[in-house]
Amino acid sequence: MADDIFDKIIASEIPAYKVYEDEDVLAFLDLSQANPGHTLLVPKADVPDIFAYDDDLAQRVLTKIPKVARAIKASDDKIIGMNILMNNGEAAGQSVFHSHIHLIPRYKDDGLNL
Ligand code: DGP
Repeated sequence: MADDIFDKIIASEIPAYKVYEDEDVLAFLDLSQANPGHTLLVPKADVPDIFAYDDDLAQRVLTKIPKVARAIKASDDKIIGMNILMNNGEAAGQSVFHSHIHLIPRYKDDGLNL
């Protein structure tokens, strides 16, 4: 039984547009697109934030960032950059307490101010 909203997406109990999936992670489009292609990379393990990662989880999750970034970039030739960030804790702006990494594509003159 899935607990939080990202567990439900991982379990396909609620829909999301999937960008990448393997045994350790799922990447899907953020509901609230800061820019087109804004993606969340989420560990399938239900860890709340970076402070809960051990070395093994870090290896299985964080090493996937470049692969997912390349897949997003390859999907749109207008993407010329990407912000990659993670909010950890309410004080840092985290709102879903199942850890996730934001990959936010950047476009020429997009005016996005993160
Ligand atoms: P953060 O503030 O770093 O915890 O970001 C949480 C993000 O999760 C926020 O950008 C919106 C996204 N989000 C919340 N609920 C859903 C959902 O049900 N589906 C999808 N695809 N994204 C969601």
